[in-house]
Amino acid sequence: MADQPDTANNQPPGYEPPKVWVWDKANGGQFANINRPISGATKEATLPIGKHPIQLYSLGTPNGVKVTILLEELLAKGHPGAEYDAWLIYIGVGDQFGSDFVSINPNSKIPAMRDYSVDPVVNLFESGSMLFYLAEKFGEFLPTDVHKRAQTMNWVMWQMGSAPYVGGGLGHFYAYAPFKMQYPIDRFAMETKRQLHVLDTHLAKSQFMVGNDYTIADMAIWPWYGAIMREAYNCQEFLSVNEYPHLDRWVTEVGARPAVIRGRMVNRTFGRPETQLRERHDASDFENNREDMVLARDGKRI
Ligand SMILES: N[C@@H](CCC(=O)N[C@@H](CS)C(=O)NCC(=O)O)C(=O)O
Repeated sequence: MADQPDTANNQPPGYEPPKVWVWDKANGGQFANINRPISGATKEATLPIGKHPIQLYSLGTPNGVKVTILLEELLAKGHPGAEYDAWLIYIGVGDQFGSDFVSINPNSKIPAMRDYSVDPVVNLFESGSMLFYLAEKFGEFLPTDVHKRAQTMNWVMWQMGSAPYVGGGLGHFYAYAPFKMQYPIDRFAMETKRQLHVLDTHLAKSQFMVGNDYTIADMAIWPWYGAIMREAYNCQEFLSVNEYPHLDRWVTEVGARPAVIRGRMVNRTFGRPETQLRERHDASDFENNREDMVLARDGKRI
């Protein structure tokens, strides 16, 4: 038939979706060994509990970093109730499928958090929910003025809805897929550039995401879009990120904040050792237990 698509153009050539999809465990993708089509715990595993009111179970990816930036900002503002233990969840080996973790987050994704200062304990999952919870609890970084508050939540929700196109879309197909496919790369490069332009246009008229107020909207957006502007997926030239000077200015300004520098280090397992603090249990860990120091003291990490 004339209008029948030519399956030779499919990727891999000749591929046609079967009538019923079945799980191909070894699909060759970088995260093939952790992704599954079902939810729930795969093993019994107890989570450690430290000495602070807030217990964070996370990893230094952009979704984890949003929360550690806010906690560090709250501590910098003098809120001792924001003291926290940040435990490492290795998603590459499936820690997110442990029974305790799943009892906090049935979605098995970092970050997960518990607030023991409330009885009974409050369980939190979804980084945006944590930002909102902590900002409201401490009365910081979420304006009370109705217009500014609405703007803040607009941008937090925008980030939560938009970043999966960047990470799960562009990042996945440009950097992680087992072979390059033009269709998804074009689609998600277009969408990522559209989002970068949204931010650049907004930041041309505004110091922060909500006027002159530094809020949880900046903390939600910076870890993702700052990374895209600087180093993530090695795609900066590909996306011509030099076309976004106002976004670039904001990325530098937010990234220079001491609490942002600290928050970005927490639970980080990649990058230069001096940028990593694998677990954070005390403010002094930034001075004593950075990865470069651990390696110098204990030798190679096992
Ligand atoms: N919308 C969630 C997304 C969390 C998420 O995707 N976390 C990733 C790491 S950035 C994860 O835990 N992946 C593990 C897996 O997919 O099994 C949030 O913002 O908290």
